[in-house]
Amino acid sequence: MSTERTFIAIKPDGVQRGLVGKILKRFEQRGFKLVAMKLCMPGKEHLEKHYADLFSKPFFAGLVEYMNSGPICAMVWEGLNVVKMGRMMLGETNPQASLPGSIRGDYSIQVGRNICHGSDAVESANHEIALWFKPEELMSYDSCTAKWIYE
Ligand code: DAT
Ligand code: MG
Repeated sequence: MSTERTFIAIKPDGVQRGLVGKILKRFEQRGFKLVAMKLCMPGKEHLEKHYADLFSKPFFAGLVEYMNSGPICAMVWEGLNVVKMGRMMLGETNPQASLPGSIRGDYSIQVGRNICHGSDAVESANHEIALWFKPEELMSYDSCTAKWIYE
């Protein structure tokens, strides 16, 4: 069985709006395994690294300022195809294009306040997990429900 992992973050607007529990619940109830979680404000430099590929975009400064405006709930989730599934659960980058039923489609309106982040590929997931978490913060344990979720 694949042990693919993804980095999911609830952005400062999601935390402020009291959506942490609701977003967590969706990943739990889908059957994914929580490997790490922390509330943090990692600072501007760290957030610039996280979004380094968007450095040249006109919205980059505003994006970093928004991400630095309050606590972020950073998480690592594990499971079969979790990177792609996580992106589907989040919805489109622009909430205007996100279907109802997705997190962004249910809880947000504007691209600059889209409440959550999810890695877009296995490679970027591994990179982001290493940026946000120390190895000892990633829990290694057997899920007692795994045999009822996977065949
Ligand atoms: P995603 O978060 O879906 O992976 P992305 O990596 O292209 O999307 O962009 C990162 C974040 O930057 C996105 O969640 C919100 C912000 N962003 C993207 N495009 C934007 C735009 N055109 N205007 C303002 N903010 C934008
Ligand atoms: Mg992205």
